[in-house]
Amino acid sequence: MINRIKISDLKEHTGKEVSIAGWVDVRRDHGKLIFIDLRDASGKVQMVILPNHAEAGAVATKLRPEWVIKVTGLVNKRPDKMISPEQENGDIEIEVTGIEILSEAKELPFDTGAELNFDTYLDHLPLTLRGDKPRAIFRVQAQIIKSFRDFLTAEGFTEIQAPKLIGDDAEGGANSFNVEYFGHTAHLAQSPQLYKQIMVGIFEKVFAAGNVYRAEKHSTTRHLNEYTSLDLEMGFITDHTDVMNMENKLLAKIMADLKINCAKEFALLKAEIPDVPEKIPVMKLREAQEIMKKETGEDSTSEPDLEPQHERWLCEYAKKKFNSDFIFISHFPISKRPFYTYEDENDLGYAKGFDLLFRGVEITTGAQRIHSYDSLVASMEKKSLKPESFSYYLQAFKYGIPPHGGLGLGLERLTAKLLGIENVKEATLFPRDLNRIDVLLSK
Ligand code: AMO
Repeated sequence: MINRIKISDLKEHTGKEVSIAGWVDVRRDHGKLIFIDLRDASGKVQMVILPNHAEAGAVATKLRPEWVIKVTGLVNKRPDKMISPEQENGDIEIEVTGIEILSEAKELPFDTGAELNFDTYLDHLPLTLRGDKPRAIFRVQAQIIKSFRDFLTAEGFTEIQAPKLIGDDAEGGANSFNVEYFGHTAHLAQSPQLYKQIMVGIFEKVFAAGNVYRAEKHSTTRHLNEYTSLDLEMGFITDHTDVMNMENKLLAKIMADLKINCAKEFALLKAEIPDVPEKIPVMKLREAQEIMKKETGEDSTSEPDLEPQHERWLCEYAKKKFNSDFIFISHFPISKRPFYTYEDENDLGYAKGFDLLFRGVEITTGAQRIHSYDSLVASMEKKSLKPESFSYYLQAFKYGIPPHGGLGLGLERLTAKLLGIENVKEATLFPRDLNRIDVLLSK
């Protein structure tokens, strides 16, 4: 490895000579002085090349944005009148003694820091992701996944890797991508649903964080064709409320970790980390629809699901009424839920399941699952699915599985809503949509 220290650690070395390495952010020539802002993954620092370091000065005049260099220099405290408290490392400056060029960069297609239209941003992700804002977004996202793993591992869950190439799909064939598979048709998984349920038979409590695929022809700010699903599945539950309570605790842990580890990123993105209530409010779909009818006059009581504007309204309501950024909506009609969903014996026709809404959008679906083999087969038949197509999965039920339930949480939607990002694609490193896999498909 190249011997260097991180830019974020520079202050500890004030008064000493160090080596650092990174990308040229900007170069400013001020007569005989050359200033360069250097950036590495940990931060930025201002460097100055004084006229008495002629060799370094000669190299510095060649440097352009995004050139990769290694620098030796002295970490100096800035004179009082040069300190910029609002700037990162605003109280120090590197007095450069030597520069080594590690990699050159061609001329950039636009100025760094320029406001770009979203398509231009997407066309140049290998470059645009280097900006402060995307870096902050994806640091937060990495922390969310880490907290998800840490929390569930501590709760006794085991992480599993679910296959992405599958035979028949649990979430309904219409939205699945077909893949040519040695003369057969396979599908890209829309969720790890069947496998996480099977694995309850082995580990009792499991989780998975992986990519899933939806061939939805939607072009909205909330839909992706490939997204990251944070899934959990737990055995020996009493009902779906055990799953909701687990999600409540999970979200509290994620937010607590973000407060500790990502305060800088939230400040940069001007976003606020929500408080997670001790108990996230919950209401049945029918109650929610009645409230909306009473308060807004819009009658959606005969609809089996929530429209985006209902989700937004209910979130505003939850904020006003319960001071909560989150609200669970439970008991959707069983006829509209997937075949594996458990019907509430005390509220026939409705599912022991829920959606979680956060800042105007659904981020989770979860439920208790049918665990009796015969009921599961009957449920498939009712939905015109062929139990033979699921015989592999059905073994788990044939040979005994405890009452269980789980949920799927959309990582990008959670990230976007947490950070006040309009379009979920901006919370996806390399988004796939109707028109784009990295480059526009029409090109
Ligand atoms: P569902 O299909 O509701 O449930 O998906 C769960 C969560 O995944 C996210 N999500 C999406 N995010 C971006 N783009 C999409 N096209 C997209 N579709 C869904 C949402 C959603 O709440 N197997 C069940 C989960 C379970 O019951 O365990 C399932 O996949 O945040």
